[in-house]
Amino acid sequence: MELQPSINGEGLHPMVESLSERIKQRISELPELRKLPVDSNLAVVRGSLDGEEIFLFNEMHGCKGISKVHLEIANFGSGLQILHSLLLPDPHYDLPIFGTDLVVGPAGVSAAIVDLSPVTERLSSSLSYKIEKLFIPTFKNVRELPTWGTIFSPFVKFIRPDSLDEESSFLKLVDDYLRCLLAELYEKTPDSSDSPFTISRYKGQLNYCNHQKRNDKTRRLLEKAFGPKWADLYIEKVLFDVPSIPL
Ligand code: BLA
Repeated sequence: MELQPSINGEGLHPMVESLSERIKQRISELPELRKLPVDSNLAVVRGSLDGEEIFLFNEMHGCKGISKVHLEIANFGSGLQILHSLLLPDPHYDLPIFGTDLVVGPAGVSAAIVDLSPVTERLSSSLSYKIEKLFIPTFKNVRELPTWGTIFSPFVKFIRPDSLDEESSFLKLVDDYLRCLLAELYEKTPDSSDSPFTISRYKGQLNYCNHQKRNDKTRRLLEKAFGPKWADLYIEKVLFDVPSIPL
């Protein structure tokens, strides 16, 4: 399936541009990919902040095994850009949540985080085995996770890239994690809706989203740009909406 070309490719930081292209490429390989509707007033959001034009742009898909495939690119002006992507599996499948966030400020990339996060006690052994076989680069500036970050796996990488080389290594790692997720997806068969595994994965997803909602940095930036009411709506409806109950 053809994904939309980048809107406003101009003006995007090269790492935001490259990461979004890479993620789009992997998304296009997902099985039975379909576009999901986003509220028209939330899909592409334009505004202005300190006299500069700002925008948020969302692409939302679903596919076999993954209920929500979200890619967001945001430009808050003054050199502040964000890429956010979340792949929330269908809880019938024994799959982790893929998440990545890239925050670029005027001085360069300040935060780059990627993880395949478990929604039960731990990641499946088949997935851990795949990740352990990857080349996991080391980065000079490893950042400390916030207190709500207990949802992440032992394989989480949260860094401030130190060089173009580190930026490339991070891009490759995101791609590797996505490839692992895709490989897992092809190996798994769904459990039934009333299976205790499905139910506990659903609860784990709720817990993940509730923890993410405690990220004050995301909320503050959205509030500054669009006001508190809108920020809350956007977090609840687009970024970390309550996943649908497995039927
Ligand atoms: C950090 N997220 C941040 C920061 C900002 C945002 C401004 C601080 C950057 C820094 O400390 O250098 C803002 N992130 C946003 C906004 C959106 C967004 C506005 O996605 C969307 C419009 N966040 C995620 C996902 C993960 C994530 C999927 O959305 C992880 C997989 C993590 N972002 C995350 C973490 C931090 C962060 C762990 C650091 C928080 C902290 O240090 O307190």
